[in-house]
Amino acid sequence: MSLLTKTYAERASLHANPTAKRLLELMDRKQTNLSVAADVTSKAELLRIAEALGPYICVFKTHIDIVDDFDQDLVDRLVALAKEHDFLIFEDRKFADIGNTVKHQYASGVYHIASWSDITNAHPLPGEGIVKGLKEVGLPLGRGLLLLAEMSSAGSLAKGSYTAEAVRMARRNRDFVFGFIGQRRLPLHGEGDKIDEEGDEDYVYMTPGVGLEAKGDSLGQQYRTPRQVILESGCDVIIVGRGIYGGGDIAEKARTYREAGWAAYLERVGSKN
Ligand code: 5BU
Repeated sequence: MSLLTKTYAERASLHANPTAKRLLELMDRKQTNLSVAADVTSKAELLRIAEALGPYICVFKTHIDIVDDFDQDLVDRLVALAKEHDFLIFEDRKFADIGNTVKHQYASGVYHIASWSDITNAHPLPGEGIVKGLKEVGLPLGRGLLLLAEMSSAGSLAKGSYTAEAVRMARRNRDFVFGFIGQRRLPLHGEGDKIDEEGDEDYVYMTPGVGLEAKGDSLGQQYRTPRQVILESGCDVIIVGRGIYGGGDIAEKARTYREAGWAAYLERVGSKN
């Protein structure tokens, strides 16, 4: 059976990474493939969004370095909300340095990201050392990594052979890399790759650049609908920011995105849930 028509629950058992398993299981349990991107600059606002939207989301995505009044209490409270409402935390850090440096950026500094963020992500740009460095810190804690295979913004350089190399890098590090940030489900085999391991090799695709109303912003962001992302492009998690917190009743907006994302998923798997 194609991975595309397997349910999230069926795919959970295909992953060795504990964060991947938890994510797929909780998406199935909560019936949501919605992640909210809370790009706000105050602690109170970030917590308000997590509290209000917790019941509707599978993943709460942060940019923790934009919070003016960051403190340890913020992450303690976020982790408590994640437990209470059953969601994972994803610090969208986009690491991009050599292995030795990212190791410290992940474990130490002001934010101690590895201590509270279930998921983080990295650019494959520096080569495989970046994955190895992050893995040294994250794997013993049961964390998972997404590689940035593509971006949603206009003119992105992450395409073609760069994207294909990202897939190869992930395949060599499946214990830690459980998926991609990308705009579509990617072919596992580039030209010249061996094709003897296809089978049930599964990756989770998390996709930003999702909006039901706007087509983009003035700084190059490009939006597609939940249906385009989940059904037509075969991705798994829709990441929505300003489409939800950009005005109006945020819980109402989150429910709308959640329903749209879930309907597209049910259509894809043939309504087995
Ligand atoms: P928006 O408000 O829905 O446009 O926010 C999108 C979020 O996803 C924001 O936090 C970005 O940093 C993030 N993002 C993205 O928009 N496009 C990408 O390719 C990647 C991340 Br990777």
